[in-house]
Amino acid sequence: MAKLQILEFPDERLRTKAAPIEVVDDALRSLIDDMFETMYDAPGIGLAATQVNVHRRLLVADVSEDRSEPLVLINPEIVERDGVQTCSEGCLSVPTITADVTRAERIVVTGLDRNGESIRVEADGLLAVCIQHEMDHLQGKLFVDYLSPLKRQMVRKKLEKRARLEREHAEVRA
Ligand code: GNR
Ligand code: NI
Repeated sequence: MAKLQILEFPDERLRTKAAPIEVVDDALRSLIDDMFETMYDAPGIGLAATQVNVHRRLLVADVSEDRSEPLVLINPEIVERDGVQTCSEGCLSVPTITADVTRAERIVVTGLDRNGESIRVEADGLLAVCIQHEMDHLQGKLFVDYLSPLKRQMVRKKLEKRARLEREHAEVRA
């Protein structure tokens, strides 16, 4: 297992649209294991393949308190959606930023599990938010895209400044 590097906004690779997965094999299961390790270590409640620079339709999630309910979704499709909920969201690819986003309250998602078997997941509350957030990543979309252009520009400036300071600190230590 290996921890993977997470791309950060405004990295253009986060804008890549993921392609469907055609075979569920050991190489894919190894990527899934690495994504769980990366997500649990971060720590986060979900991770899309896009965030680790793999542009395939794959996401992992675990919204349980004790990290005991790993969910894998390959080629996820939302087949039902109901209601609305607004949640304060964060993203491992947009560190230190949170913002309210309104999404469906309940969804039904179909896809494949890690063995390539068809699954159907009914989700509400935080799991529904998480799956919708991860599926946005697979389309190249980030939660900050729901903000006004002015707010998104503020987020961009803040993260660019943070990246610049991190680079400078690295130089001082070198
Ligand atoms: O860890 C995460 N927490 C979170 C909180 C509220 C709404 C969505 C999320 S997903 C995020 C992990 C992540 O960036 N997944 O893409
Ligand atoms: Ni995210």
